[in-house]
Parts: sequence; structure tokens; C-alpha cells
Amino acid sequence: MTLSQVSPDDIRSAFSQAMSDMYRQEVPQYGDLLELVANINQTTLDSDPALAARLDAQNETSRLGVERHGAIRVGTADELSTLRRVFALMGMYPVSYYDLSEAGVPVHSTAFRPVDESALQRNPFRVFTSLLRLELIEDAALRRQAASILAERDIFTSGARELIELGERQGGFDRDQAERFVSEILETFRWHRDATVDQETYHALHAAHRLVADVVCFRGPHINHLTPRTLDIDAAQAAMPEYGITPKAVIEGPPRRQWPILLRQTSFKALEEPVRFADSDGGTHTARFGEIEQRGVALTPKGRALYDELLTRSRQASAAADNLAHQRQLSEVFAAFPDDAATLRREALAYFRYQISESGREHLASAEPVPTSLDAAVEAGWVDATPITYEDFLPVSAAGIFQSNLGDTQHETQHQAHTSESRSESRSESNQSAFELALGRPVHDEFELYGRLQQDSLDRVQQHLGVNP
Ligand code: OOG
Ligand code: NI
Repeated sequence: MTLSQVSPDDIRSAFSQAMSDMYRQEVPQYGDLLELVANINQTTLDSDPALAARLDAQNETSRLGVERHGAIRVGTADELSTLRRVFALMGMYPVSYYDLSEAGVPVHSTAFRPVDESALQRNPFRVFTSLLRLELIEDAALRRQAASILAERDIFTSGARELIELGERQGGFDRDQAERFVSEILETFRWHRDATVDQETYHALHAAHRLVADVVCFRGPHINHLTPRTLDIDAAQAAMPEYGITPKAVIEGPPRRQWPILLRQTSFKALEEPVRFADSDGGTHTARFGEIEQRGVALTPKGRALYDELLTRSRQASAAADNLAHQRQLSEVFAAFPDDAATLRREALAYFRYQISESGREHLASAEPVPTSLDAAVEAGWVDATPITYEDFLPVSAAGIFQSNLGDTQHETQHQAHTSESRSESRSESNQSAFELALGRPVHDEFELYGRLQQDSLDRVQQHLGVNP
């Protein structure tokens, strides 16, 4: 990067803001959701000084107002790998593999997001990106038709393609190029009311699966939701009706806790929007919705295994009547998951960032003897341990979000049965290789990334203390 170049962090921030402005125009309810979340966050921070201090210590207060994720769905390997190049120019890299076919949704996915500590702190914008799995369409003729429709479209403007080449050649953009890049790329995610196919084709693809129609019948991968981060999702869910928003039935993910873990999400139902087909007006399409999320600490593989086990156990219980009953049921099962920072840390269930505390510095300055272990240093107050925020997604929650926005549940249940049968011949690992082949590189392992953040902070502490606690 040379002096005149704009940092990828700035490009990502500008792009995230441009997407948000566009989506607010396209889906006004998204604007209401932003307002609701901003109000809830302010109230929460005002009424919980300890939480406010904790977020400050994690350097998260400043990113809160700009924090969001989006989601898109693409149809071909070429579209996916070109997006990988686009996002890399914004400092976003593919992290984790999600196989949604296991939940009856014919896609697999990754999330593009920043991975470095400073980039995450600056703006953690993430885009959940799904690739349609045409091979899961049973009817061979329809499958071929879908493939040939997709082969004809180019989801990027010619300006975007030129700038991608230029950015890669130069290793970045100057200010003017960065601005053009953001506005050209924005075009890829714009909603188009005009479908590229006739009504009959739309209905045939829609009958195979709603998502197939959503991906194949339009000019590009319109952004289908943008999700701000709330500090109190239960309050947000309860307040939605006051803002004229109808939430989905239950909040996905873990229950409310003293020390939030992973990710909790809820959404409002997709809008039925007017579309024009190639041969007629007068149709509708349902794809775009709103979502909010609350993020907690990232779990280690051990913590994640416990989460998965408890989630499975809670799903075996009889279906709850409403969100409150569902949350009660979840809380009972999750009582087995320690809910204090000290235990989460000592049992290595969650990732923490370590730093020398204010009093640690004073002890050091007055040359007091340094504690001999990390635990001793934390307990003696020399070292602060703050939770590392979870930056990724949860497959079961994602499936729940997909499903709540596919409309008519009966239709969905049938497809679920049908798709889970057809997946049996090729399970997750080979699916991941196929996905990575389409993407053009392997995805990052999220545990490795969190582990590195934790280790880097430990290395800094160790250097500072001059011993190996
Ligand atoms: C993506 C759904 C998954 C999340 O937050 O888990 C997702 C989609 O509907 O395309 O965004
Ligand atoms: Ni989402």
C-alpha cells in the first residue's frame, strides 16, 4: 500500500454504509429496525454501567453504531469467486463453511469478514454468502434450464470488473478509485423489480425451491437483509410491534444469560414485493427481510461442543407455544453451561483477550514480584481478561432464519424431508471441498482465528511482565 492509497478498512466502512443507505430506501422497515435498535442500545447502556464499561474495555462501543451483517445468495462458482476478490479489496475474507442442505435449504455458505484485531475493531462488516446447489434440483431438465439462465447473466458492471483488476494490480485504490469501486459494486446488490424469466419459468423454479427462484430469476444477488447488533434482543423482540414490525416466532440461538455466548438472532418476515416477468406484469416475490442480533463471547471447540449438545437436547423437548416458553425451556437446559467469566475462562469454554490492568502497571512500576501463573495474575488483578466477541454465524440459527423467510411452512416441511434424503450420498466434507473449489481458496477456520487473537494478547502480556505466567 502506498501513501495515497485508501485503507481497505475505509473502503469496507464506506461500502457497508452505502449498502445500509440503499437498503433503507428499498425496504423502509429496515430504517424502523435501525431506529429501534439504536434506542434499545442507548437505554441498555444507560441502565447497565457495568456492561457499558465492559464494552468500552473490549473497544466495542465505537463500532456498535456501524455494526451490521448482510446476506446474499449467488448461483455460480464464477460469481462466488469474483465476490471473493471484491471482498478481499475491502479487507474481508471467507471464514467458516456452513452446509445448509442438512437443514433442507439447497445452499452452502461462508461469511466474508475482517479477520485482524484492528480491522474488526474498526468495522466488523460481514456478508453471509450462499452458493445455490443446483445439483439438488431433482428434475434434470429444470436443472439444465436454471444453469443456462445463470450462465447468461453477469452480476458485475463492466466498471466493477475493470476496477477489480486495477485494485489487484495496484494492491489497492486511491480515493477516487475507491469511491467508484464502492458505487460500482453496490450495483451488484441492488434490487431489480424485473425478473429475467417468464412467469412459467419462475413458477417452475419456485416449485423446485423458493430459493432457486430467488437466485436464478433476477439480474443479481440482491441484498436480502441487513442486520444491526442490539445489546438486548429480548427487549428488541418485545418492542418490535410498537414499531409496526412483526417478529418471527422465536429468538434463535442460546438463551439470555449474564455472560452472553455466541449469537442470538430474530427477524421479521420477508416482504411480498411486486415483480414483472419477461412476459407479464402482476407477480410477486418474497425474499427480503429484516433481522437483528445480539453477540456474545466466542466459544472454544470445547465450549462449542457443549453448546451443540445442549441445543440438541433442547430441540428434543416438545415445541414451545411461544417465544417466552421457548426461552424458558432453553434456559433450563442451558443451566448446565457455566455463566460466570471466571469459570468460562478457567474451563477454557470461551476465548478471552488478556491485557495488563491499570493496577498491574502500578505493581510493575513499583517492582513488586510478578505472579507466577496467568491465573494468579488474573486473580491478583494484574491482568484483565475480557471476552472475545463472536464474529461468525450458527448453522442451526441460519437455517431457522432461512426457513422463517421462505413463507408457507407446509411447503417447507415437505422440502426439508425431500432435500435431506437427497443429501445422503455426499456428506459435509466433500461438500466443503466443492464449495472451496468454487470459491477459489479454502475458508479460514474460525477457531484458529479466535485462538490467534487470544494467543497474541497473551504474548503481549508475557512480554510486558517479563515472565511466562
Ligand atoms: C442467509 C440466512 C443466514 C444469518 O444471520 O444466520 C443469516 C440468507 O437468508 O440468505 O443471514
Ligand atoms: Ni442474517
